This record gives sequence, C-alpha cells and structure tokens, in this order.
Amino acid sequence: MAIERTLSIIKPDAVKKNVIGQIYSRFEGAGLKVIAARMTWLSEQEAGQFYAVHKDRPFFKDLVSFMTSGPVMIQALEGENAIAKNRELMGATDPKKADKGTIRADFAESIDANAVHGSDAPETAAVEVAFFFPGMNTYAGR
Ligand code: RTP
Ligand code: MG
Repeated sequence: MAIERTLSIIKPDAVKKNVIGQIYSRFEGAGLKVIAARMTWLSEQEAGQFYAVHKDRPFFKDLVSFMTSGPVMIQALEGENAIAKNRELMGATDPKKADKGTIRADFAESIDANAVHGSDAPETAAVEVAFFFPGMNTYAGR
C-alpha cells in the first residue's frame, strides 16, 4: 500500500474543548505520523481560500465564520493509506451519522462544529498540504 500524506485540521470547537492530544493519540494509534504542524487563527481570507471549492454552497458563509471563530491546529499526516485512514478516523461529516468511536462521534457537536477536517483524495491532499506547508518536501518524511 502507498505511503500518503494528508492534511488534517483540528477545528475551533475541538481546540476549545481541549482535545488536541486525544485526537493526536488517535492518529498515532492508527499509524499516522504528524510530520508538520502549526497552530494558528485563520483569517477570513485564508479560510475562504482554503474552502474555495465550497464557495457557491449555501453553508459557505457559516463555514468560514466558524473556521475563523478561534484557533485551529493544522497538521500534515503521513502513513500507509493516510487519506482514507484519516477519513475513517474522522467519521461522517454529520456527527449524528458518524460511526461510534470516530473523532466526530466522540468530540463533535453539529455538522458545522464537526471537530476535524481531512483531505478527501490524493489531488486535494496535495493542494491542501501545500496550502499550509509550502515547501514541505524539503524537510518532511526523513
Ligand atoms: P471537511 O472538508 O471539513 O473534512 O469535511 P467533509 O469533507 O466531511 O465535508 P465537506 O462536504 O467537504 O464540507 C466541508 C465542511 O463544511 C461544513 N458543512 N456544512 N450545513 C451543511 O450542510 C454543511 N455541509 C458541510 C462541515 O463543517 C464540513 O466539514
Ligand atoms: Mg471536505
């Protein structure tokens, strides 16, 4: 199986709940390595640009406003099948529909405040990792 990289964001609701460590434990338990990380408070421009694919969706404004409501923890994860593995750990977008034991089932409140983001495909993972960690290939994966 391929070693992949994916972008993960611990969203403002989960940072406020003080569960960064518990979420990191799940990555580690699944064999995903944190190879780059940055805690930041996204500007409206950054959040809007990051979620540009959703700009015509009805929830876009709420999404940007939520993502800029507090600090976020952003990380690149690396491991076998990392993109799908991270999505499995996260659970469904709507925490009410997320499988038991997933991050969203355990830590998320609503479809808006749903604890984590994870890239959904190799193409988006490449774009999203580069968005927050430009030039990462020069130091990661050693
Ligand atoms: P994410 O991108 O955050 O990892 O989540 P996802 O793939 O599971 O969901 P996606 O469809 O990409 O939507 C991005 C984020 O927008 C919010 N959303 N709200 N109110 C709604 O119907 C709705 N749908 C999506 C969620 O916060 C979702 O994570
Ligand atoms: Mg998505």
